[in-house]
Amino acid sequence: MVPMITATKSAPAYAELQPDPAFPLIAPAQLPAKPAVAGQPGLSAELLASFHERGWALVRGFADLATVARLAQEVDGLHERMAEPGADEHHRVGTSWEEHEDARPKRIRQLMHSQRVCPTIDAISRSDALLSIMRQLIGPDIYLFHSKLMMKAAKEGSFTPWHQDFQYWQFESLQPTQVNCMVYIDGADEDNGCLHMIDGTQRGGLLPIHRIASKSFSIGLQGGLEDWASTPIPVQPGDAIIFGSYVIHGSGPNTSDRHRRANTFAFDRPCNVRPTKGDEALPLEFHRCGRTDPRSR
Ligand SMILES: O=C(O)CCC(=O)C(=O)O
Repeated sequence: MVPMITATKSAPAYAELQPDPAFPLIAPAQLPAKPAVAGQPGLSAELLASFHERGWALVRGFADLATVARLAQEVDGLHERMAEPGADEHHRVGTSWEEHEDARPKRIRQLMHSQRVCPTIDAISRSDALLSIMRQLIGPDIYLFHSKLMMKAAKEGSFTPWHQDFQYWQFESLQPTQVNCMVYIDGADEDNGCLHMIDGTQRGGLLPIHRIASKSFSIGLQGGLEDWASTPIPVQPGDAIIFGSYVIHGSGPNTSDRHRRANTFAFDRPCNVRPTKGDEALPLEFHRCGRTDPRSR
């Protein structure tokens, strides 16, 4: 059973906010999703119920320990490799760094397009284990919306403010249809920055943005992690958390001497790209299963 923190000091500030009427109150879903039978890939009836009721589902042992060991090996030395001049352009990734002003070595906070530097991350993004879950929650046609490594280095990893992912994604996507799968390389607890969810907030629509002074998480909601009642989700290596793009979530800093490395995969249906510059679509390299967007190249 996952514990819930009920530390609310006052009515949560997000509860006073009016959702944006331009977006649905609840993300459009492929309902009813068919539960996976025992031993087959996909979410069981119990996990599907958790996803729809709480906004998230915890899949224990999603990746086996051999896969976790390969992931750990592939990200070993990544801070140093990505700090080389021109590394981002060479690998076609986007690296954001922990923001400290002293002479400590640079530490990656977030690395976007991680499937391009880690073959095992790319393989997981194409795996039946993951795509079966996404087919249940998104439908038969699936694109990889993005894949990012969240490195939360020992003693250095900073906190992630309360936010809804669609607060970021509304500018590039038409509908809040994305679903995330966060796969853990290391175990996570309160000391090294496990994820916290505010259960049920996936039913409250898209909330107005509060600007935050940070290069990697500049959009979110008011309030510190301790300010609102939430559910911390401690995990073991190989566990995965599935969640949609509306549920409010965040995580604390890593104050421990243990890393808390995890990869977040986000998937979406085709034709959800906001046409800002004409005929845009996610490139074909991101297609994973089902029909492609006819505009994809
Ligand atoms: O790394 C974390 O704990 C937070 C990740 C997150 O909130 C996100 O990817 O949207």
